[in-house]
Amino acid sequence: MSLKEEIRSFIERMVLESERKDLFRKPLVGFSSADNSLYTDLKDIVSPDHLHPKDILPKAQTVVSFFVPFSETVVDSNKKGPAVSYRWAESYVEANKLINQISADLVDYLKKKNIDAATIKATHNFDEKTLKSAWSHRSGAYIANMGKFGLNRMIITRAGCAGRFGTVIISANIPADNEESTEFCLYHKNGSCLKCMKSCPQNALHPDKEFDRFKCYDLLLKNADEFSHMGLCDVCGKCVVSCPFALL
Ligand code: B12
Repeated sequence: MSLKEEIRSFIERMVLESERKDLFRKPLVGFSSADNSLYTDLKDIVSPDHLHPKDILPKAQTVVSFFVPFSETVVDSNKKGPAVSYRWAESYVEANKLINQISADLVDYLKKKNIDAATIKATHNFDEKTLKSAWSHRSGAYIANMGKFGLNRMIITRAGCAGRFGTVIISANIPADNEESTEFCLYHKNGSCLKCMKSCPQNALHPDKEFDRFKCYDLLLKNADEFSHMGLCDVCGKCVVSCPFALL
């Protein structure tokens, strides 16, 4: 088995055999070269503080991105009205835990093969003032051709956009996935749909304006109060579940 296949099946196994496998579906795994020039461009696109893979792991050669899609039950549970479903909140907490666990276990697994690896937390690694992170998981996923950005700002993959991403940066060279991903977003295709924009309780999404992350975050923090018994649970996801390509 090639290292690429080994890593893919390692991640698939961890999701499909996880304690809360009822919340998830089969993950997607993508590979990009740490030398892809888009990683340098992210300093202009996201912020000057955005890290290059080599800032995180000096010997970085490959960036492994993975997507853990939510189950149909999770997605359907959050479709009604502006209130966030218990299931959505629960899947947020469980997905973050699982992604952090997969990343840590993969780093250990690769170390035993003399491959250096480093990882980044699933979330809560952003600057509270700018609401930007020094590592954008979805930009890594985009560079690995796992999907394209929808109007809802989610990466829409071939498994949909309802789910969460993780990243592990490694010192081994694995051929990148160069096949261009499909454009699913109907707004980007032909100007139609706009379901994500209409479903946003904060009017934070607009086709011609930058996403208003501060308006969005205000609501996420209100919702977090409701689910405080689960830990920090800043969620909403209406722009995700309203997308015709939430599940694929
Ligand atoms: C800060 C943050 C937020 C902020 C700001 C979000 C924002 N859109 O900027 C707040 C708190 C508001 C928020 C809200 C939500 N978040 Co949030 N958040 C993050 C976090 C920690 C960092 C993202 C960041 O730095 N944003 C700054 C912007 C500039 O970067 P970016 O959004 O990642 O990528 C943009 C650019 O790269 C840009 N871009 C433009 N041109 C180009 C060209 C190229 C070549 C490239 C590569 C990129 C690119 O497009 C992207 C989208 O606008 C990430 C985890 C992580 N570390 O990546 C999760 C993350 C983005 N959040 C996520 C989710 C799911 C949510 C919510 C749905 C809440 C929920 N869980 O219920 C909402 C959705 C809001 C939305 N529509 O974007 C997921 C997205 C998963 C997906 N399927 O895509 C992430 C990736 C967490 C994870 N581990 O999966 N979030």
